Amino acid sequence: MEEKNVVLSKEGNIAVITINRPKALNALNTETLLELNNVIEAVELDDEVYAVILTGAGEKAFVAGADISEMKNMTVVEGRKFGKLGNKVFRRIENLEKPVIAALNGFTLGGGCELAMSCDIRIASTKAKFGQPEAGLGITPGFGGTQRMARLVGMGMAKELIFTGKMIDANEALRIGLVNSVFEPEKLMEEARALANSIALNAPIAVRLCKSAINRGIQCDIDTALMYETEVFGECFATEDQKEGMTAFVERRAKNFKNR
Ligand code: DAK
Repeated sequence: MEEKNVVLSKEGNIAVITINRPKALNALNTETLLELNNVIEAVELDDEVYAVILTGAGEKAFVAGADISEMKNMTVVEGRKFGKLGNKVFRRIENLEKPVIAALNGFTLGGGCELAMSCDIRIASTKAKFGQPEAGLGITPGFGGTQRMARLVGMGMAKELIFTGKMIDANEALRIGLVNSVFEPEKLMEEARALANSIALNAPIAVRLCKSAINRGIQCDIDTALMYETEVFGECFATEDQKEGMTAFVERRAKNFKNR
């Protein structure tokens, strides 16, 4: 299957995934979600990829939501199927054994905001706008928005954004913790690459285990979470990269991690 709505490129140990439907402001239709699923699978299987950047094509949008034209006439069964597909792809990104940075270059609305929230780190351009406008379309957020938004920015702020459907700008998104940092549009990808490269310099297995410990731990009580942390900490000592990292420190030389 030829990937046309989603483009994958590799730059050293970094994969850049671009949602590529600029005429529809990169809205997510079934075809795009299926392509994104394929691309995520390819990245998952590629041992040379240590970090991923997800962005949108064009100057206006990251993703302006799920595709309203496609959803308009959906039956209950089709709606459920569509929701299931989106949730599967987004959960796959959340669970991907590599860090994913969302570089938010414009409208990040509805399913687009939900896609961004399934990534590990969000950085935005000053032009980005955020919102969950679903209630104004007669639906609820269906790709995890009601759950991930509250976990990220707290229940009060999540409820205000979701109940009103209002749009906020990048600085407000920064203030409430929806994004980590904001850059001028022309600097966004450069900053995303710098961030991805600084992560990729660390031991990939350790980064993967950190992601897993944070994601799993946040869902459970502190004792279970700390038990899980202890488990992954122990696991590091079975890796060559732990030996390399610590030996390089003691020998005062540069590290050379091998992802083993
Ligand atoms: N879907 C389809 N097409 C879209 C789109 C979208 N979400 N957003 C924009 N477009 C298309 C426009 O129709 C237009 O196409 P043409 O008319 O040129 O063919 C083109 O992109 C450019 O858009 P505009 O002409 O409207 O551009 P403006 O600069 O004037 O306005 C805008 C930009 C972002 C403010 C506006 O386009 C807009 O309000 N877009 C819709 C934003 C939105 O409401 N997004 C949320 C979508 S709902 C679920 C699964 C999923 C979901 C829910 C439930 N289950 C199955 C349970 C998720 C829902 C959503 O994401």
